[in-house]
Amino acid sequence: MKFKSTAIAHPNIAFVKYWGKKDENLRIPLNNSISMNLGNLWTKTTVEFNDFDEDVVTINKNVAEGTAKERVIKHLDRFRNLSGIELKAKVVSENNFPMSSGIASSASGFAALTMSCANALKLNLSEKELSILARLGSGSACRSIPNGFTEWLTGTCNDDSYAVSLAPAEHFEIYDLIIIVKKEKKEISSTTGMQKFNPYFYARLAEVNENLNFVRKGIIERNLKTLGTYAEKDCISMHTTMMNSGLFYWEPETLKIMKEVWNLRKNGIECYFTIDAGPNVHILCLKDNKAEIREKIGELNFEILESKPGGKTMVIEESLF
Ligand code: 2P0
Repeated sequence: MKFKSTAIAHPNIAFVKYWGKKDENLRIPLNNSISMNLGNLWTKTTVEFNDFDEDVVTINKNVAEGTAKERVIKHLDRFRNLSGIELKAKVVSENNFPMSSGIASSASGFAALTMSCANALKLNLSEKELSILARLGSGSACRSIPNGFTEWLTGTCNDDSYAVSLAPAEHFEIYDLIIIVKKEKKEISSTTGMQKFNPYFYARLAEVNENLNFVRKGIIERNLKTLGTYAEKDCISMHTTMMNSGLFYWEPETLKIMKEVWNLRKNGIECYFTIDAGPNVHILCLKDNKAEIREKIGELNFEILESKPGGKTMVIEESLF
């Protein structure tokens, strides 16, 4: 008997960031976080449980080894435990954005893997249950399960830490211009980096609720100024917290683009930045300002990826093998 299915998921960009865990194993975060799925970017994953000799994982045409493979196998084990089967699996995953682009693929990767496994094994899980399972693979993956703009509710234990949709993708047409500063893989992963606890975490926790409230309000009211102002504030809050642990993800070009964003704003072109655990800058803007921002940043000679809001993680008919 074979169990096979394919799913598509989008990576997400956090407006209020997840940095730090209350529980490492269960990936329970210190604070709620809010993000937007990136509709133009995707991961597609096909999984088949069958009479195979071993689990084989292929990501972007390369056979995965080491930690990457172990993390996927651990996730497959969660599904084998849930369904009571012992069959090995073949997993093939493709991204339409290069792994080296600095865009985190673990969120879309574990969201797509979760959905394809659940559907292959006919587990009939709710969105909440899918989000919980995706979280165990990679924290931010739980936010890629629901549609559009999503909030990950911290919770207190495995069963109440998951993401919900605040608004669907078509609710608010904002654009994320991703300015690629550096393509290399970062030296310190987020998982490792966020374990380096320091006193700035307390300062961050004292301000994060305000950031959450305003970003949520900005999304609901379709107000980029409210959303962007607090997303920028939260980005700086997370990065100063990181810096206090000795983690400097910014490059000189990162700061150059941040200043260009402030310049553009001074000149009446509305845009805001946010930055993940890396040097690349995400510029948030409305459709009307997109061309002008691209032109200005283009003058600085950076590669730019573009995305609008994306939908939820879904099963698709297409199969990768
Ligand atoms: C976020 N990041 O909220 C933040 C902003 C990076 C900076 O979620 O250990 O790969 O697998 O739960 O999800 C990246 O962390 O970490 C992340 P794990 P994950 O998007």
